[in-house]
Amino acid sequence: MAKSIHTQVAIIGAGPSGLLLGQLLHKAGIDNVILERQTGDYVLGRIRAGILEQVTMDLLDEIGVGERMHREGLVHGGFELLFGGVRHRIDMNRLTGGKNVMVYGQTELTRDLMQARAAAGLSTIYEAQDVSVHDFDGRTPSVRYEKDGKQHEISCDFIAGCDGFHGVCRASVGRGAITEYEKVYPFGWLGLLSDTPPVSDELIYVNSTRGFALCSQRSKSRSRYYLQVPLTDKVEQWSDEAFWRELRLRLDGEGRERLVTGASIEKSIAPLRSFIAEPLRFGRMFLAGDAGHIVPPTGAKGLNLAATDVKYLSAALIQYYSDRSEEGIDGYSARCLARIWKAERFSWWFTSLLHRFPDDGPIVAKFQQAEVEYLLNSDAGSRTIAENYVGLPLDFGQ
Ligand code: RFL
Ligand code: PHB
Repeated sequence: MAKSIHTQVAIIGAGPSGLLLGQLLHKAGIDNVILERQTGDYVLGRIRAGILEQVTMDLLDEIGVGERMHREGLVHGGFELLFGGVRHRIDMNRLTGGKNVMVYGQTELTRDLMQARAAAGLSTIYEAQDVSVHDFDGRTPSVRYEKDGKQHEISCDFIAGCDGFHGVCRASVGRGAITEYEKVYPFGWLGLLSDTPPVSDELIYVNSTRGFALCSQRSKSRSRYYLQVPLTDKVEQWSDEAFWRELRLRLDGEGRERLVTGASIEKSIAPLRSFIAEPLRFGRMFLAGDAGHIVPPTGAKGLNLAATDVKYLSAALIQYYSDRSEEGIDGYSARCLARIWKAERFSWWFTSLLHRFPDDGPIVAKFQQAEVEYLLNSDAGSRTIAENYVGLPLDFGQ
């Protein structure tokens, strides 16, 4: 075993949660080490989220990493719903008294955070194999891993499980200590990224008889499109041509006319799931981000929930180190879960409104149509969509 080192907070996972937490703690003078199973390039190669809420933008500004996002990101004050061939605009900005979202890819945000971490000289150990977490129920937790054929150990005050849905931290908790709530949806999203101008200035969420589609973007010259597909579909079955053909069939006349197609840069299928673990704290170990909860991507909430988790976690740890008070860490789980359940509910509901479920007959499509007509013709209904989409205020209802 190589010599063991000590850090205040050992962070498992260098996705957005781990990197954001690392910067927040560093800014407060709390030292931390990040262990990541993959290489940095692998982490950057995963094409995921595209929409940032105001709370996430604020957090990036707080840690001094928001400059490129403000320069290159696109501010969106609304989006469109294309339902039964008819477009309706949700004017988020008007309906929420001036709130917007930012189109800025998770890849770019991760790159900015990686650069800030490297510039601050902070330690991220990539390609850390067989990470295991120990003694988090006591006062002296530790983390072990293998790197370049050698065993290493890090002793720490706290462990932050920022290691995503398939991570080791949640899996290390005794079954009796955790409750998991889960819903798996009977379809996936086939995503395609291309260097083509977006079909529209704003995002378009589509409910068509052929299934859901989403027209999103990364910049004025890079588009991201998604199609609802059966879970049995494999990405190899979908040529670029087949993807564009199917997308056209789900769009309206204007969309078909404006759609610019081209070679894909990336194509992948993601399953859809709602998942929540309770609680999120186990002694001196905390779960944050996808390690503790998953939302279907329809509401664009996953990355934003990860950001608020680590905001709350950093506040709790800062309180612990500055005042020796455990009040923040004791309240961490409940504070996060109050926000998480509301975002989970919205994501589940928005998914149900926009997708075709295989076992639903024509009556459900009629219900969806009636619901959207109600929502769009009622200011309260439209505001319900808008205020959830831009993100509820921090500690809403608490
Ligand atoms: P991540 O990004 O999964 O990072 C976890 C990291 O932990 C590492 N890891 C380990 N490291 C060491 N030892 C182990 N044993 C480890 N096990 C795992 C992993 O390699 C990884 O690097 O979780 P994090 O940081 O919590 O971030 C969460 C977000 O990535 C996720 O919520 C979003 O991508 C979700 N999401 C969206 N969120 C939004 O807010 N807005 C969106 O528009 C949006 N669109 C999306 C999405 C997710 C999607 N997919 C593919 C699931 C669109 C899609 C298609
Ligand atoms: C994306 O651009 O990847 C994206 C945007 C909005 C969503 C989901 C994904 O709801």
